[in-house]
Amino acid sequence: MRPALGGGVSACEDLAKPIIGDRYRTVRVIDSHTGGEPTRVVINGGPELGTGPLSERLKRFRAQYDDFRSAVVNEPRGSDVLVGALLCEPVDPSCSAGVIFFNNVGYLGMCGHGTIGLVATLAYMMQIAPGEHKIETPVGTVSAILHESGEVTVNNVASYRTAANVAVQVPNYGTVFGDIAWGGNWFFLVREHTFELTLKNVERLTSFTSAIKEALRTNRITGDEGREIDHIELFAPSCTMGVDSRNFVLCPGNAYDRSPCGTGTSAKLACLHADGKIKEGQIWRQESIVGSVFEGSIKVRDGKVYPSIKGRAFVSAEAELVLDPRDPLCAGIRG
Ligand code: PYC
Repeated sequence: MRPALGGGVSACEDLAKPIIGDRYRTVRVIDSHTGGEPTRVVINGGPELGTGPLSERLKRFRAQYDDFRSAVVNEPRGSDVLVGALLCEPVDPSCSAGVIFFNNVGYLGMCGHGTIGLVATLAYMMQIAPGEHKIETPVGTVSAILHESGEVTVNNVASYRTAANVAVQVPNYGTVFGDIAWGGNWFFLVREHTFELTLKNVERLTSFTSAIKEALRTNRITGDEGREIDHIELFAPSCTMGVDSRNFVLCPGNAYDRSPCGTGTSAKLACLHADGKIKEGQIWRQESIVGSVFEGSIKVRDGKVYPSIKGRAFVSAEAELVLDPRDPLCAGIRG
C-alpha cells in the first residue's frame, strides 16, 4: 500500500513569511533509530517538489528549499547526527514510496540505515505489510524486505570499487592507504591505521577521518566523474563472537554513523568481492562503533555486485515540528 504523501507547503519563502493570526507552519515527522543512527521521516508538510525522477526533484529541493532541510535536521529541532527522509510520491506506481535523504549539510544519494528506518516507519504507520517493497531514491530504485520479525533487508544499488590501495598524504598523520568505492555514496575505506575503534576514541577518530577527507579534497582524489568522497570508513577486527569487522564511519557534516552504515557496508562488500574475499550468499557481519550489527551479503548479476543489508529500526517519536517565521533561528543553525 502507498503511504499518504502530504505536503504542498512551499519551502524557504514560507519560512520567512510573516505570521497571519496563529498560523504557523507545521511539519509532521516520525523519528526512528537504526542501530543507534537516527532517521526523521517527513510524512507531511514537506516542500512541493513536483513530479519526475527523484534525481530531478533532489535538484529542486537543493536549489529552492534548502532552508527546509536545515529547519528539519539542524539544531534547535535536530542535531548533526540526524538524517532526514522526505517521503515523495514515486514515479513508478509499483513502488511503495520515493525518498530523498538529507543531513546537517546537504543531501545523500542513498542511505542504508535511513531506508531501514523508512520501512520501519511505514510499517508503524500501517502503510505497508511484511513483504518486498520497491523504493525510489535519487541514485536508483532499491528494494526492501520487511520481515515478520520487524527486521528489514535493503537490496541496495550496484556497488563497486573504483580504486584500490590509494595513497594520500594526510597532514600530521602521514601516508594513509585506502580503497575508493561506491555503495550509494562515495567512500574511502581504510584498513591500516593505529586507532582503537571505541567510543572513548570518537574525538580522535573524528579528527583523523576529517583530516583524511580534507586531504582527499586538496589532492583532488575523487570518486567517478570527480564526485567528492564524503564518507570515510575505518575498519578493525571486532571483539564480538561471530562478527567479522567493526567500523567507524565519518559522514558528510562530520557526524559519525552510530549504525554500521548501510552504504558503507555495501562499499565494503564490493571491496571484499573485488579481493575475492566474499562469495554470493556468504554473510558478513559488520559492527558499528556503538556495537550495533548489520548482516551483509551480495548477489552478482552481469558482473555487477548487488549488496543486501539487514538490520532493524525502532520508532522513537512522532512529532509535529513548528516553524515560526518570527523565530530568527527558524531555518536551523547552519555550521
Ligand atoms: O546507512 O547508508 C547509511 C548512512 C549514510 C549516512 C549515514 N548512514
